[in-house]
Amino acid sequence: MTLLLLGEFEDTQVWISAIQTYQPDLKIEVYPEVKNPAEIDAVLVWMHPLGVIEKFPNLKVIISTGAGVDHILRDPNLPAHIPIVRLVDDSLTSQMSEYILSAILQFHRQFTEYKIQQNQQLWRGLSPRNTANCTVGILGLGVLGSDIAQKLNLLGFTVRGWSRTPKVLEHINCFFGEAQFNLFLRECEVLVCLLPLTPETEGILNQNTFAALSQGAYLINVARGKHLVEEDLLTALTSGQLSGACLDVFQIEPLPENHPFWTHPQIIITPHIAAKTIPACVVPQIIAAIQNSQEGVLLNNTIDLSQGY
Ligand code: NDP
Ligand code: OXD
Repeated sequence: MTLLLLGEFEDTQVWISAIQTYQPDLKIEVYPEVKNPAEIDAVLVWMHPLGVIEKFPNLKVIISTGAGVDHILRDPNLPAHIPIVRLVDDSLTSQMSEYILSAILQFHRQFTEYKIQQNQQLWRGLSPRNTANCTVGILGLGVLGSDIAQKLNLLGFTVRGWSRTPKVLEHINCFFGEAQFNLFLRECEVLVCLLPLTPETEGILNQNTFAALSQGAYLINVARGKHLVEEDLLTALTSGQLSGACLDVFQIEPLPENHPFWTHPQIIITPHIAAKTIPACVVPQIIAAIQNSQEGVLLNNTIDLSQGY
């Protein structure tokens, strides 16, 4: 069996060692060094060059190196019959929840205001916020959204979530579908985006959404840059409708040098690191997907192409 690493990898050698430690007899090639396209059984991809995947006639599975698959589905020439598998992993889930918790707590405990006061050598306590009165809304109640929802609930926040289909999660007020979107947004003081990027969710973080939140709400976008209408965020920060934002993902990555977000005092920026795949943690599920695809066994964590996630 031959696996091809295809697209952008921070360090292909780390991937190769992790895979070979677990499955020494698996042949690994790294694009564009492909000996014989007919021998490629599986591709492991992140932001691959468009049109390449269809060139492997015996491909049996496409595996994302991350949780999202929009980077694969952007290819208009994908062979429709090949299953696409994404990663679901505890290390990704806990990193994501830690990131969101850090962002919420720095907002909730007014660290930005205290930093400004520190710069002025000002010793002054601000009025504390009551945790139980702070409503956090999570867009997306999938693997990642449901984990952070439950962790926030344990800390005493009031948590609500929104998904495409109905959900039941203990202590979480669950909303679903377009019809309940505005009801969900109302009263949210923090809005966290954990939706997959699909035609339905692109641009969902826009002026209408911000206007429906509590005045001075805080935005956390850890999903995809295209969820956010960037101009609308700047306007909402200027008007005070939003008081700040923590952004890990952007329309263009890396964020361009002159982008206004870089220097905006109310925006915190991180370089798409909210949850980074640790190769050694995810290799077992990658190998299982390759083996099962060879044997025609049902694969875990496959994408429903009709939904786009
Ligand atoms: P899941 O597929 O497990 O969950 C997606 C959730 O979004 C589901 O609850 C789904 O609803 C909901 N959803 C999808 N479409 C709609 C819609 N049109 N309306 C309302 N709800 C919708 O994904 P994960 O939780 O694993 O990951 C979410 C995203 O996080 C990834 O797609 C990726 O883009 C991003 N991500 C970012 C990382 C980073 O480092 N910044 C790292 C990892 C992931 P339902 O439950 O009804 O199907
Ligand atoms: C992912 C990501 O989708 O890193 O896993 O963004």
